[in-house]
Amino acid sequence: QRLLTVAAAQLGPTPSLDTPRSGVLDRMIRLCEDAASKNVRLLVFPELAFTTFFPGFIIEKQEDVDNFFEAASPEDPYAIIHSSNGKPLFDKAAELRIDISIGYGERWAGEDGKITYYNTAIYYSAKQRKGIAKYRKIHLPGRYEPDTRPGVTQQLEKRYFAVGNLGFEAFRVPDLIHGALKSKDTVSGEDTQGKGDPIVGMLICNDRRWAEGWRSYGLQGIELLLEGYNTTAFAPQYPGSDEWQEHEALFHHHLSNQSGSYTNACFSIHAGKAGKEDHGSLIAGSSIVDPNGHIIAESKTKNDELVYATIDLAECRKGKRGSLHSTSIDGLNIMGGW
Ligand code: CDT
Repeated sequence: QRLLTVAAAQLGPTPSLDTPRSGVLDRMIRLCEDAASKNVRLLVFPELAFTTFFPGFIIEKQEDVDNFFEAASPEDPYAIIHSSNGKPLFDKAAELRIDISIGYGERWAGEDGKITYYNTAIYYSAKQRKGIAKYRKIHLPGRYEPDTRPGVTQQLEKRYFAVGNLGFEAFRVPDLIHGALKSKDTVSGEDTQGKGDPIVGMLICNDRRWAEGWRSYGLQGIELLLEGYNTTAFAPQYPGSDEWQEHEALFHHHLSNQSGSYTNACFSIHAGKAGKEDHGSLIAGSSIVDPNGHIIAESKTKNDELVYATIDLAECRKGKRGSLHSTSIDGLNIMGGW
């Protein structure tokens, strides 16, 4: 057994562009405290967790857009951890010994001075008190120019972000497993390099709908996929009643997650921002999925809510070693085999 208690930190709505950051931080810290009381070691927050879903708004001036981004640079790639907007949360996570995966807008100042804006997620190790992995969203939905039809729900991620440039890089997380059976009890049963430390990857929202992210991670032996999202529940420009649209949006959310987890034999944790913000309504459905594709925990509300489960990473082995998930090229079995 390789047991680990994990959770999705669903956030209720952060209604407007001027909702104070301090209130959102307080809510996130309360979720950390709730998680600590449940013995959670890894907590996943939504995409763009610190603010409203600002790509749903038309923001004219770049200086106003910049308010929704955190600075980062080659000298300080995880600057959010000690910025005034982020520090209280990361300090709390370190104090409670909870690792965090969280999404935010990243304003990257490259070595050549060029500024690029990304929709980013980082993995923060509480033990190491630092960021140990970063992912930048690759599939940016929506439009560059606003939809000019009256009353529509906007989706302007192509306007505000560049396509992520870090690929799908899986990483190991040390010191996470409870009382681990480590060196032998690994994914393949043969890999001793990582001493059984979990193999993790991150996706952001729309990425989860496309096979290549999941599969790139799957071929690296991923055991845990972490994903935060802001998914429109319904919009006036789309056909069907609000109720029907929301039902479909939730269905496709779960379909993607359950399929991705099953076909790559990994657990996945999905944390959403839910409920009504000023640009439109967002689905809930924060959940944890097992390597057989079953949802083992799911949110019940559209508010701040902790969705948690104790999982056994050893359950990933069956699918990774069995013929069901093996990829065969001219008889070469990439994933292991019988
Ligand atoms: N944030 C984000 O990527 N949202 C998209 C909306 C698409 S509308 C169904 C998503 O894939 O959830």
